[in-house]
Amino acid sequence: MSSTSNSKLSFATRSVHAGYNSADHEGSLNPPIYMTSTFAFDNVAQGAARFAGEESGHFYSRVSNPTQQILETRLADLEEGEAALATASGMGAITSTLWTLLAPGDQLLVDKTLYGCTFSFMEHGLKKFGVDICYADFTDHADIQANLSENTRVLYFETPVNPNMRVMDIAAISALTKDYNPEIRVIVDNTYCTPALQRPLTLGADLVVHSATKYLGGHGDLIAGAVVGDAETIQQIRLSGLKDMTGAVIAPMTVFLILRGIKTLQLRMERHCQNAQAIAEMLEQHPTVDQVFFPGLKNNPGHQIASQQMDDFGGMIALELKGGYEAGVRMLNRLKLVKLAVSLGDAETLIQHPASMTHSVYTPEERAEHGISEGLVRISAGLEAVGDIIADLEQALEG
Ligand code: 3LM
Repeated sequence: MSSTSNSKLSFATRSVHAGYNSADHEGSLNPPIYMTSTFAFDNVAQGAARFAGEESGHFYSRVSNPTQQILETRLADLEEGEAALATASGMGAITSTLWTLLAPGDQLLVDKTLYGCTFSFMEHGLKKFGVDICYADFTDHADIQANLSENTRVLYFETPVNPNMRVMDIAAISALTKDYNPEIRVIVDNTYCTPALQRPLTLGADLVVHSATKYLGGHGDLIAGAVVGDAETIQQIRLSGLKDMTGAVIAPMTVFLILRGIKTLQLRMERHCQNAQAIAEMLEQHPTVDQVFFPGLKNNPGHQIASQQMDDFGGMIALELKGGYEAGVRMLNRLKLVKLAVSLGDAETLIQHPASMTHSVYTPEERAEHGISEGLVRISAGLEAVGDIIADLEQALEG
């Protein structure tokens, strides 16, 4: 089998094979882990040519590494982009990308709700260096249009949103942005879906960012990230954002673990989705639950768009209990099987309280303004037998 992408092969097959050909590596079924910081040159001219970008080939692992390259080829293939860059964390991908694309005076237009540290990077990082951060409600396209300006360089959003599960129409938002100004880059954080469920580049987005810590790795044993898009921009992010600004370089051993995780991505996503659907349906019927936010529920405002742009509804759920924050604390403290932990996309079902954990970098006033309620509880449906997860949730809700 060729190591390059073959569009006739299905997603599951490409998840196992894309970017790697065992024949190039002594027949080794799994990729070698190149534990090296530097690469020896044949002569001075070769070293100079590699630094100048005149000759392909590795020269230092802060820039590229052969093991990393396999992962990057696989991710680009699965997201249907030209190229990818793997990084040390999701925040490493987001910061390397935005530092590369933005300059003082530029406007960054973002949805009003973001993962806590992404919000914090924008508010306390980019803003300090003169980038104008503008928030809009991306479910309201008129609000986006009203905020686009001649200084807008980047549109950035998550869908479904961490933590409140709002769903954005990637194709419509990309189209209206390009109509306004084709130069504006549209960036989607695809962490919640992975390319197994949603491929934003095929819907008109320019770049996709990931926390590979989550479903891509899939086993809660690493921190990593990635950005996928056109080859020229990815090279800029590699040589500027990553090499000179953040240094958020992924370790070869971590790359190996992600490649292993991706082999089962589609299988795992199917189970995460099935479990989340069943959990959401149970919660929706439960007398102690006020609201359930899950796009797989027919009455969810994002259901229609999610049905169109996602292959399934994902493994993440948010809910509000009738008893508010206090009832949430009681429930979380009573769980036995479900783990009280941040992060998501692991084999273990995880539950957490965004206002005091993942989104605690927002002040209470900012949370109110940005649509994150104090009583919200978030569940990442794991891979356990769903009956066991539901039984644990029920005993905790009924306590
Ligand atoms: C979390 N999220 O529990 P890393 N983009 C999205 C994310 O959810 C995350 C990142 C980027 C969580 C982490 S909170 C302390 C734990 C949509 C991470 C950042 O740098 O790989 O953690 O990715 O929601």
